[in-house]
Amino acid sequence: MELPVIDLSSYLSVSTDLDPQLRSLCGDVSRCLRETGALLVKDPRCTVEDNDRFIDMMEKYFSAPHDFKVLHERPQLHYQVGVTPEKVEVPRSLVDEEMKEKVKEMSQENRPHTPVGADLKWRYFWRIGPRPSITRFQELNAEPVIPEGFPEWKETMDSWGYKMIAAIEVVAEMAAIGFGLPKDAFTSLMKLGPHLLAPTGSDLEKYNQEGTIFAGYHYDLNFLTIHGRSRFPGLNIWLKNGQKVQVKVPVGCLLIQTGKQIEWLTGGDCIAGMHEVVATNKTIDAINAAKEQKRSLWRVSSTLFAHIASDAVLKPLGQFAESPQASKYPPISAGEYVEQELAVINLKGKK
Ligand SMILES: O=C(O)CCC(=O)C(=O)O
Ligand SMILES: [Fe+2]
Repeated sequence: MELPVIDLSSYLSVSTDLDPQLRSLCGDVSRCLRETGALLVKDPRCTVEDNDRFIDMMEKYFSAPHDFKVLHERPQLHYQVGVTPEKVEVPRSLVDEEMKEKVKEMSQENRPHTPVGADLKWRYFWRIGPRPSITRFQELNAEPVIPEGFPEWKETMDSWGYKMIAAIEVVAEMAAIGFGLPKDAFTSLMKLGPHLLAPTGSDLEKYNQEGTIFAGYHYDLNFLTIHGRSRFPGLNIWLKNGQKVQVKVPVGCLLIQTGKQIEWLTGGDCIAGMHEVVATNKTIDAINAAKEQKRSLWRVSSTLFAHIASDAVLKPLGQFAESPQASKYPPISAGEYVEQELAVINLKGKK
C-alpha cells in the first residue's frame, strides 16, 4: 500500500480563510491519520540538504568510541536528554501482556518480529523549543547535553529540530481543522512541550543479520512523531486495519506517525501507530551498497517526537469527549502519563 503524500505548500501560503479545496486537504490529513496512523508530507522548508547535514553529524557521533558516548548518558534524568546506549530501552511488546496476546492473534504475514531483549539501537535526545519556567516535571524538561568536539552540534540539531516542529505544527493544525476542532486545538497544547529530537543509531557493522531487531514492535508515547529519510530501510509500520507496511519515504518527504497522546486527545478515533525497526533484505542490500561506496554503516533516523506540554491535561477534545470510547481516556497530565510510560520501557527510575 502506498501512503499518499500531502504537500503542505498550499496550506502554508494561505494566511486568511481557507477555501473549500484546502478544507478538503485538511480532511485528507485527519482521515489519513485516523485510518492509517501515518502520513507522508512534503514541507518546502525542510530540504534534503538539511536532512543530510543532520544525518552526517549523527553518523560521526554514533561512530565515536563507546566510552566517549556514555559520557552523555543521563539515567538520573530518565535518559530524557543525551544518549541512551543500546540494550537499555525495552520495547513495549516485550513487557506488555495485552500487546503480546494481540500479536499472537495476528496473521503470519502481518506479525511483528518477536523481541527477546532490549533494543539494539542507540539514541540521542535533544530538546527542541523553550522550556517552561515552572513545571511539575523537571526531568522531562532538563537542559540539553552537548558532546565535546562537535562545535556544529547545537546549530545542526536546532536547525533540523525546529524545522521538524514547524512541519508538525502545520500537520497538527490541518488535522484539527479536519477533525472539526478549533485550528489551534492541538498546537495550543504543544506550546512549551518537551519536544525531543530523537535520532536513533543502529550499528550495521556489528549487527547485520536479516531479522535483527533494532527497535522492537511498539507505539510512541508522544503526540505525533516525524521522521526524515533514513539512509537504510528497516522501519515497518502497522495500519489501523492491522496491515504491515514497509516504509519507503520518498526523497524530500517526511513521515508522520500518530503517538499515544493524539489517541488520548481524540478519544481513540486516531490510535497510536505501531511500528518496529528490523534488518530486512533491503537493509542488507543498502549495507552492501554503503560498503562499496565506503559510507558509514550506522543507520541514523532523523526522528523528532512532538509532545503535549507536560503540565497540560490529556483528555478527549470537543466531540471526542462524547464518544463511547472516551471513558478509556480519563484526564491525566501529559507529564504524569509520560512518566508512567517511561517506567514500563525501562527509562525511568534508573540512577
Ligand atoms: O529508527 C527508526 O527509524 C525509528 C525508531 C523508533 O521507532 C523510535 O525511535 O521510536
Ligand atoms: Fe517509535
